[in-house]
Amino acid sequence: MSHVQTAASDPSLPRANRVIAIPDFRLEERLTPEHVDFFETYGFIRFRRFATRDAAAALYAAFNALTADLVARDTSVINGVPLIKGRRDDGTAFYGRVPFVSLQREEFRSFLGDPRFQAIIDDLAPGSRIGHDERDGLVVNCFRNHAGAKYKNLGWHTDSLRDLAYFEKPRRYLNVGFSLTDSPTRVGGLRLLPCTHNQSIASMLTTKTHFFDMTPDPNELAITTEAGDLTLHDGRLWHRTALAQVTGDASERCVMYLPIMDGPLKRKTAASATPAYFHLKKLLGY
Ligand SMILES: O=C(O)CCC(=O)C(=O)O
Ligand SMILES: [Fe+2]
Repeated sequence: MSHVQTAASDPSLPRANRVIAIPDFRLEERLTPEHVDFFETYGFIRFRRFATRDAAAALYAAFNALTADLVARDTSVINGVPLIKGRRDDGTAFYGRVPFVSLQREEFRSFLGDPRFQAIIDDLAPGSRIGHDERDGLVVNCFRNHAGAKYKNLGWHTDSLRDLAYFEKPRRYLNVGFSLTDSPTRVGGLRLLPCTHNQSIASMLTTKTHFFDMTPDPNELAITTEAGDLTLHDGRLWHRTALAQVTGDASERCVMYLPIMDGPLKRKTAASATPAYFHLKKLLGY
């Protein structure tokens, strides 16, 4: 395998990162056959500088303006989906997870109009659509590590299981993440088990205990990113969000996830009820 080569010897990285070098792919207009092969083999891919740092910073600023509005209005639910609120050390409120962001801020809606998002869908999930008002819509996660933060990390899970939570058959489900801020290992971040996307529904349900298990896996790979990078992972792949090694503002990591949908269109509105799945999450403390 040409991708297995000596990788960076950063001691803070998991062992697998010292063996597997994650290529710095670039996405021009379409995915190349090499991109597709990499994604299909490992279940993920990272594209460097999908957008400029300035473009990522502008979106991050728009997100902060949105959260300031949401805090001022004391918003706790959007279209039936609960928001996760926390407090910084200085007492100010922030949100760890905001759904339907592209419905609330034009900057995000137009960013999702980049034709390369449609190219990703055409190449890896043909027939799917960007569901601005479906499920949770465009979600921005802001993981932070301090006493007042509720959304600090996530246990091992597969995103496809969410389909079961919504009483639908688990789909292949493409997860598209865009980094609004830098994500070196010190802020925790995405850890995944490469190649686990080729598993049965049974093993998806039983291999690890969804969301409860936070322990590092000896075979996990850390996906570090910089603001502007894009990562794709298969929804059946086992992954988690690691806790930051630092605390306070320095631990902040903001990443947005696109709603790539197929199947019947189920639009959410202000009248939508909270899905049972979120009550379960609440039990888990998120
Ligand atoms: O931290 C990340 O990038 C992944 C978050 C995640 O897995 C999720 O929200 O389902
Ligand atoms: Fe996930």
